[in-house]
Amino acid sequence: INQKVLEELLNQYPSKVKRNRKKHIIIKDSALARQEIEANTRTIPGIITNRGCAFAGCKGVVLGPLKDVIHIVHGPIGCAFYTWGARRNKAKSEDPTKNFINYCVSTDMQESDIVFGGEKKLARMIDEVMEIFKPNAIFISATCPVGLIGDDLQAVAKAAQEKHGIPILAFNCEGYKGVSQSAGHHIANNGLMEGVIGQGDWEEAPGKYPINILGEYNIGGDSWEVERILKEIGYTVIAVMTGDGSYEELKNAHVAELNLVQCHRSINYIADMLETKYGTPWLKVNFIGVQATIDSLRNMALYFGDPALIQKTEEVIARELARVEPILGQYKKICQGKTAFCFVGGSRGHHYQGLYAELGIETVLAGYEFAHRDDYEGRDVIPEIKLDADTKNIPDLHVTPDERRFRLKISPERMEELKKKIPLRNYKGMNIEMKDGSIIVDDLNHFETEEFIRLLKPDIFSSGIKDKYVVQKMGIPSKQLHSYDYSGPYAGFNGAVNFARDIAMAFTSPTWNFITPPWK
Ligand code: HCA
Repeated sequence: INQKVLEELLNQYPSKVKRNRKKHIIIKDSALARQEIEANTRTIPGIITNRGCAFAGCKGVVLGPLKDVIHIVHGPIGCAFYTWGARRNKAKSEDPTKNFINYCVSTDMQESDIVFGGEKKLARMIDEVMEIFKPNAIFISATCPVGLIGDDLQAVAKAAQEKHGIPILAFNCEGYKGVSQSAGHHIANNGLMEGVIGQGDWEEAPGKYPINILGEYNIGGDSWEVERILKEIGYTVIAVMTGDGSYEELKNAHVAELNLVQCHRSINYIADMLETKYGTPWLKVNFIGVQATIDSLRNMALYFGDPALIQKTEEVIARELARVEPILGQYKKICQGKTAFCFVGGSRGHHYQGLYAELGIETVLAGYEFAHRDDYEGRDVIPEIKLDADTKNIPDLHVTPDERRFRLKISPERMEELKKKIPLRNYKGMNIEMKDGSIIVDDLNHFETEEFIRLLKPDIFSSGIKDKYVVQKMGIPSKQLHSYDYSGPYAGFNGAVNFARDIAMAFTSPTWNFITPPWK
């Protein structure tokens, strides 16, 4: 597609809408000094977007995976149902009485609660939860209506905490709080930082090379595969935020020597705050795809700089490669030469492109549902991003160095030296890795999905539940990369094999012979 074709596509919009959407779409051209993309702004009413709400981002994405917590959804049952296991974030526990991942707990607000207020009902619900489950903590997430009627969640939580003696945190993540689920991630990050991380009494890590894995939600078991590799190399995983995670682990996350950031968008706030408060740097990693996994492992080893760790890393890489490369080679024969759309959340739209390329599949269009400009253009643009009213709506938590626990984990000189070699405290964004001529779309909508499919005829479409079936009915295999449909893990070495198998299966399924795409 060239600029002229893109212009024709946009001309189908009313002029005001065209002016808006034009800023969210670019054709990658590395000859230009820079290409700015608009992101994290309101979707135009009436446009069919794939975005979720602040509640989905807070309860559904970041908090929900914490397994030893009871998550109360204060609101209508539909909101609770929507975030009940739909993301397929898995969890297992040594103590089965402390794994509540399969439960859906909600105040199920009715019209009378909206009229007379829902605080009493919420307080009763907390009592009931304590009686039945005895969780390590209770988190309450707000939905749109409770914000509109003005229920004071914080007051109910405070009173209940005094009554029951366990941490009870309330999150004001009313769905309308932001332009997408991204606002909810930020709210969840603030709450975890204020009310959970650092509450534990550990002063030291219980093993060598202690790390936290941030922005890894164990969808389809991803985190288990990543932890398998890391533990074998010799790392001590203190906490995963938040896949298969727990309140109990999270409260001691301050003892880690390094924080890994997998999903930059949803967790970079905590990564930054942990550095300010405890002096722990963060490293951008990507465990999707064989090469990305290898690069991440090597960068981690370089950070710790221990020759024995570097050697063990190489041993594990060599062994895993020898095992998975022949299998991937078989699938590559089926996938080679195909093209993909990769439109996912705030990092998978980028991460999966490498794995597709390893299978010989070119990503011709990519984008993010809820990212900010830095996820596209890299963190260097952060100072330029104008704070609009929607962004200011979410308070930035002001943290300061912890008087007792702050310790620089590496010297400023070593930090500078390492930053030249590895993405410490840095993310360069998705755009830099995309080929010239490929299309980058922020907040891809239904109309544009149909138009770009007509123009580019991709062999596979990857995105989420809201658009999957529309696209499949057009005769194009569609792979959910939020929830992985019914599969996974897709991370790490074993995950790459699973993904290759599933994608090859999608191409070879005879189902497609029975569907006629609209343009035929
Ligand atoms: C949401 C949840 C979501 C998107 C799910 C999807 C997620 O906010 O709606 O479109 O498949 O990551 O699970 O963001």
